[in-house]
Amino acid sequence: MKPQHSDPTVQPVPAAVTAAVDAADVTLSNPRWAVLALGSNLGNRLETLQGAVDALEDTPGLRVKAVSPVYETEPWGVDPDSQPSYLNAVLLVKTTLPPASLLERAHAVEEAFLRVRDERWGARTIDVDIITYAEVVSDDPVLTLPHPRAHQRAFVLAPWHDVDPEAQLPGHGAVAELLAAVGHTGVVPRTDLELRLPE
Ligand code: A4P
Ligand code: MG
Repeated sequence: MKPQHSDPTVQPVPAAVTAAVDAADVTLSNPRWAVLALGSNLGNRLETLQGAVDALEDTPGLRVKAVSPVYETEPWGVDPDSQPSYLNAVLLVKTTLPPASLLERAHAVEEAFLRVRDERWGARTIDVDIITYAEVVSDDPVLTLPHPRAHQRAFVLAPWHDVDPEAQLPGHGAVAELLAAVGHTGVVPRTDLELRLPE
């Protein structure tokens, strides 16, 4: 519990807010694996993706363990001619941050790259999505785990399969099989581009 203020001019923090902040402060004693997906279709896309990788690695309680190849991908969920194409990649991380804190950090990284949220699935400098967090399954709209659309998206499955061919998407099965089912249409490896794993 937070100490209560006796000064009547200070508004008490609502209990629900205190609980959320306290939960976000917790760190876990055993690191968990998480899979993060990065996407960018505005500005210098590769530089932005690398900046996000570096910022994530700079996070206390988070280590980037693997960085996937980079893919050039057709915008998904919108008219493909209405937006520039994306660069997408996937990171495997180990973290002592609980899921809510990891999402908070993902949003902070998005904000650092001046992402503007105006329309759903709109063009963006950077999107950082949590694809899986250990085996956690949750339908909470604030953080749905696994990511509710990951199993349909070659731009997530293809780079994820590259860095972890045995990966499983909780509730959906083997990533290799999901990828075989969705196919590689609109998803092209950019072997001329590379993201560095921070030292
Ligand atoms: N949220 C819930 N679960 C999660 C999760 N697992 N990871 C909430 C991250 N966020 C999660 O996200 C909206 C809300 O989802 C957040 O407030 C968060 O609490 P957002 O990033 O603000 O908005 P968005 O990304 O436009 O919406 P959405 O529905 O998350 O879109 P997606 O699914 O991220 O898709 N095409 C290609 N080729 N490559 C892409 O990377 N990305 C998108 C965005 C669409 N088309 C794309 C790509
Ligand atoms: Mg998103």
